[in-house]
Amino acid sequence: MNNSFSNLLFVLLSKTESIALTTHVNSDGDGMVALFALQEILWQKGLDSTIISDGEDLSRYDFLMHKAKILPFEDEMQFDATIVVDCNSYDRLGARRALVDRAENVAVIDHHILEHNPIEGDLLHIDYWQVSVGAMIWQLFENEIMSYEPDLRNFLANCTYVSILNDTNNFVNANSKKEVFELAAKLCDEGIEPHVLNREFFHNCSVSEILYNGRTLSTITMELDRRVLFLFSDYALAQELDYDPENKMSVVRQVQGVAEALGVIYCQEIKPDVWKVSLRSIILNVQEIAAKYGGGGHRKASGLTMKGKLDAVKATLLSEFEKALEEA
Ligand SMILES: [Mn+2]
Repeated sequence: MNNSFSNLLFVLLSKTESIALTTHVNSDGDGMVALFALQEILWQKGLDSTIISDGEDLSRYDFLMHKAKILPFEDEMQFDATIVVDCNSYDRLGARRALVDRAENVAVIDHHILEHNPIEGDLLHIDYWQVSVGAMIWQLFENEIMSYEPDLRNFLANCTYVSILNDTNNFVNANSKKEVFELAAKLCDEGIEPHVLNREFFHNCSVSEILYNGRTLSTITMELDRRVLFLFSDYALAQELDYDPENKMSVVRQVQGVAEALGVIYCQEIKPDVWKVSLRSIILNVQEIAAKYGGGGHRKASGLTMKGKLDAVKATLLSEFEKALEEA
């Protein structure tokens, strides 16, 4: 009996008729792209699955999703098995929690620190040290992948590389360790073209996105004795530019190099009075702050959603950063 994770997962799924694959709210280039890969690996085992989204715009992954079978979540959906990736907390599933609650079998593949309200499953594989869930899937299923045709291996390598680009921010985050470069080298052996993937994933944007980011950058203020960089994009800006900011590359990437900023707070109004907040810090544990408000992520990069007027949202977040800075 082979007790590898991949085998246990295949055994678990072999008893099921329908399989849902899903990830955290505000899906990103790790969780969502990892699902494209996982879906393909399951197909190779004769297992049909459906990726369940929140109906977000996924066009930025067009170069990887020619085959993906995706449906937006609907209230009455039910599947025998649900696999959650890049997320281990019910709090980060939103309405799609129902997919887990209604499934007979649940598996979780993730690399986040355990947060509030952990998802209960039959098969959990959570490894904090892994760079991305896409990389985890490559490693967990490597034996299977190596038996596939070159074109399919290349597709899976592309997905894996994009997940790494997403979670390392193009190999600049602290998680860009030796093992990550070694895995990237293996992916090159499968014919990936890093410069093409980099362009497709990071530099594939519209004029309105550039304008949106530029106007957002112009809101920057330095707060808390110039230790925290704050910026925002309100809903009016998105409307004015006829731009849907959800699931686009976050402008936060462009301010992470500000030398004096010990922390970054970016508030993006995605609906009137609903703010998607991104927190970054090189010295503070922003995951703790995010988790307090039902969000999550990693120590140095986390996100949450907050409702209210900008002034109130900003004041709340700044007071959390102030406390964290005092304790640091
Ligand atoms: Mn991830």
